[in-house]
Amino acid sequence: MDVVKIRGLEVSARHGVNDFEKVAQQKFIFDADITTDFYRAAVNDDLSATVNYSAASKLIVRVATEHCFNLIEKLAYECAFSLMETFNNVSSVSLTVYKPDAPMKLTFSSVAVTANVERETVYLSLGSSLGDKKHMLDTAFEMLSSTRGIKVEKVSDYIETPPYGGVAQNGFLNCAARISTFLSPYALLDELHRIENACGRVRQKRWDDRTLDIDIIFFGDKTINGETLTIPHPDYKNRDFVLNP
Ligand code: PH2
Ligand code: MG
Ligand code: MG
Repeated sequence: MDVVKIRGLEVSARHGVNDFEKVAQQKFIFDADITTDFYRAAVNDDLSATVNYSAASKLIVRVATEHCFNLIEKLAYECAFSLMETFNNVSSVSLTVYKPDAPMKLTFSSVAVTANVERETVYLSLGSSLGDKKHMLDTAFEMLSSTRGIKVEKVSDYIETPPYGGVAQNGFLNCAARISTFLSPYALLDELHRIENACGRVRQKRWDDRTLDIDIIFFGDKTINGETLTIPHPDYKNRDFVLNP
């Protein structure tokens, strides 16, 4: 991939946990690595086919001056997210915020944080076996679409399936969806849990009937073996209600 780089962008702004930092401006310096494919821009010598570094720099300045955050971590993520939202031809952003005059009575050249954000294609499996099942799936897509960092790209038909696994008793309505997201796997998992909970999900017995279940099947080509998240989904190959849609 190609990279558009911004180095040493200086902004006077008000970020910090101390009260005086929220009043008096201090210097923040930004570096950004913006990954995009600019081959066509190069071949055609065409600005519209790449990321305009001037527009990207102005966006960073706007985010930095229009807000007053406690943490440079928050500032870095807000800048990275805004770049991802504004430039849909960007596949990843690595954004560093330096705070050279941070209020420490020590000798140092700077403190800094780096936010790394990348866009991935994710496949979800959704299911409902309690309540108004179609309404649950429709609501799930409305909530996914209005979640920052998630774009619903394609949704399969909703299919009726028999309960699988020997615990659930009711028939399911299932579907699959392809989304694009710049959330991390665990950040996406948190959002899916929030949506399940908003749809009345009660967690009792594993595999039991549920108002709404949203599982991550694939997350780009990542492999994750965590305590709360396994990717690819460990049982997807055995599930017609995942494979068919
Ligand atoms: N989900 C389960 C258990 N069994 N059966 C069907 N047909 N559809 C599901 O979505 C489903 C299931 C646990 O997630
Ligand atoms: Mg499931
Ligand atoms: Mg689940």
